[in-house]
Amino acid sequence: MTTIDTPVEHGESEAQARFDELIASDARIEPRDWMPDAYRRTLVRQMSQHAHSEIIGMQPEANWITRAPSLKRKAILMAKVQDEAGHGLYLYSAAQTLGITRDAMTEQLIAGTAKYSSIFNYPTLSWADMGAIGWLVDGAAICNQVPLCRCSYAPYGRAMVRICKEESFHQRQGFEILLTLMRGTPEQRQMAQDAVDRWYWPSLMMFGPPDEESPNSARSMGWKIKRFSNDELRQRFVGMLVPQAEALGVSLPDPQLRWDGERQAYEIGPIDWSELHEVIAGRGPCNAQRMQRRREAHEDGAWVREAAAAYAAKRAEAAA
Ligand code: BYC
Repeated sequence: MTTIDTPVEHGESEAQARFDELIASDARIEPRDWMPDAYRRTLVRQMSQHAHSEIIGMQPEANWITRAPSLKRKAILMAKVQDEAGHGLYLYSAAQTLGITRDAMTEQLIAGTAKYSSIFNYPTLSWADMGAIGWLVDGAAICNQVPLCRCSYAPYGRAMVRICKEESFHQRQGFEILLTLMRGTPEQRQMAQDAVDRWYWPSLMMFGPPDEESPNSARSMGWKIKRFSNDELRQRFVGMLVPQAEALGVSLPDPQLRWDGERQAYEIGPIDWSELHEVIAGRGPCNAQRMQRRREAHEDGAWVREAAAAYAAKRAEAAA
C-alpha cells in the first residue's frame, strides 16, 4: 500500500503500523481506534457532504408532494422524502463519531462553505421528474453507495447498509413511475422521455470528475474508503441503465453510446465537465434557491432547537 500517510516527524509509529495493518487486512476502523488526521479529515469531508446531499436532496422532490397525481403517489413520495431526512441523520450521527458536531457541519452548509451533490441543483419541471430522479439519481446513488457499505470506517459502512436498502426501494418506485407513464398517452410518454433527457447527463456527473482529475480518489481508495474509482462506477451505472431503458422503452440521450465488445463495456459519449464545474462552483440552475430554502428552514426551526435544548437542560437538572 503506497497511499497511507506516514507521520513525518516521528517516523513509523506503532499506532500507524496498527492502522495500516487493519486497512491491509480489510478490517474495520472504529471511532476508538487511532487513525491518521488526514484519514479523519477525508471522512469528515465525504460523510458531511453526503449528509448535506440527503438533506438538500429533499427539496426537488418535496416540490412535488402537493402535486402528485394521486393520494397513493403522494403518500409514497412523502415517505421517500422522509427516508432522505433519515439518511441525513444517520450520516450526521456517523460523522459525529469522528469528533465534529452536527452544529458545526450544519454551520458549514448554511455558510455555503460545504459541498453537496451537484445533482440537487437542477429543477424538477414535471411529475415525470419524480420517476427520473428515482430511476437515475437513486440508481446512481446505489451504484456509488453499495461499495461504501464496505468502507474501512465502520460507522460509515454500517450507516450505508441501511441506506442502500431504502435507496433500492426508491429506485424501483422511480422506475415504476416511468413505466406507468410509458404505458400511458403519447403526451405522458413524451413527458417521461423529456425527464430522462434532462436527468441523464447530470446523473452521470454525480460520480464526480474523471479519474485523472479526481484529486481525492487515489488516497481514498488506498484507505479503502472508496472501493472503485469515479469512472469505474460511472461505467458500471451505464451498463446497468441500458437494459432498463430498453425495458422502459425510453432512449438514453447519448448518440455515441455503443457496446465495445473488446472492452466488454459501453463506450460513453463525451461528458460536458464544464457543467459539473459550474454547478459545484455554485452556479447551477438552482444552487441559490436550494441554499436560500435551507437557510430559511434553519431559521424557522430555531424555536424547535431552543425548546429541545431547554427540555434537555430541565431533565438534566431533574436527574442531578
Ligand atoms: N457534486 O476528488 P473527487 C442521494 C467534489 S444523495 C458535488 O473525485 P471524492 C439522494 C468533491 O467533493 C447522494 N461535488 O472527490 C438524496 C471534491 O471536492 P472537495 C450523494 C462533487 O470525494 C436525495 C472535488 O469535487 N452521494 O443519494 O473522492 C434524493 C473533487 O472530486 C461531485 C454521496 O455523497 C458532485 N457530483 O469523490 C435522491 C456519496 N463530485 O471535497 C438521492 C458519497 C465531486 O475536495 N460521496 N465533487 O472540496 C462520494 O462517493 C464521493 O465524495 C464522490 C466524489 C464520488 C461524490
